[in-house]
Amino acid sequence: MTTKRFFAKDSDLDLLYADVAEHDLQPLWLLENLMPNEPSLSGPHAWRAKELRALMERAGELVTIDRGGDRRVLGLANPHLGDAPYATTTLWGAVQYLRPGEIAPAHRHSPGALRFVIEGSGVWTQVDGDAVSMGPGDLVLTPPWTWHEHHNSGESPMIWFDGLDLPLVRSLDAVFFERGPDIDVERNTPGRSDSEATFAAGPGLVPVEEGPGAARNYSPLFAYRREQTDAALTALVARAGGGPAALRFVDPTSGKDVMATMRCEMHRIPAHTETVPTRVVGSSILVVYEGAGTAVVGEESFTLEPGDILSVPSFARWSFLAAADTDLFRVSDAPVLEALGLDQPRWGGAAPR
Ligand code: 1HN
Repeated sequence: MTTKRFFAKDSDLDLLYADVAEHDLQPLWLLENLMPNEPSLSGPHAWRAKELRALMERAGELVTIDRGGDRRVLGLANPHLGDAPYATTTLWGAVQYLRPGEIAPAHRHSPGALRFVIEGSGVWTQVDGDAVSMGPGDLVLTPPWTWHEHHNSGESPMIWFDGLDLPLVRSLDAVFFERGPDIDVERNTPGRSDSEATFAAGPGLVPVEEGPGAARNYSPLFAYRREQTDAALTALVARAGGGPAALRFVDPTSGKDVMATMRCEMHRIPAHTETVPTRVVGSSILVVYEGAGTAVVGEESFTLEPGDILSVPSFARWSFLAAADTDLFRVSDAPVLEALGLDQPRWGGAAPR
């Protein structure tokens, strides 16, 4: 790799630029957009459920799950980000497809991952030895460096959304990856996971010996079930007089975000209501679980249906106008921005959150 060379009409200046490049230097006075006035590296983009499903079905016919790739996954590649396979500057988003009887083999990595199930059942994920079932509307975590493998013990293929902090962790050059042992025996669909038996025994209740201060910085509860999310949102919408309400998924032992790098939320927007437009430093991905409506991101509008996925770039104002009762899953990089003090409302007037 050679350093970019700049050119000038003046021959002395041009020679300077040649020598500057020769010595692996670049003149700041010629670098454009090194410090934009405000976040502007990306733009919003939508991926449609209908197309995602059709392409995954074709991939299911043509592509086996082999060691190496380990997963049948189509990464959401935001065209605003050049050819990087990233949904936002910090977040990987994807859809994953597993056919009946298939096993996506065990591995672990330093980037954290989460799954949000749009539809289907029969798949379960083994997280550090704990079998965690996956059903529609469930959020399932595979935090950094936990072993995970996916099994489809059901009768039909299943698609789900994957969110990872991979672009962020890669930019920090902190990616580690390790393959696990091959598993060729199909195991049975699990009952309740040990993680849920321990950390979801009752609302706000955790075992005495499992308090905060544990050596981990992620939630030890690996599954957040649709039934609870739905009931909680129903209660909050009633409390809000029928207006929109939103929940954050948290570590039950600390109240912190589920992972140090990712915040997960579920937004319920009742039919014919609209969310208050918000703008934060940091990016997010929205997944429509059910309903229909229009998301406005900056100057653009996107009409969305269940299973559609929308990336919202840093500092873009977004709101959602619901045509039908809508539930939106949201994953963002907010914990990182907050930990680094980059979520400052005084910078360009970002709303504090
Ligand atoms: C990964 O491990 C999974 O375990 C899904 O299901 C998507 C994308 C990039 C890197 C690792 C999975 C991934 C991934």
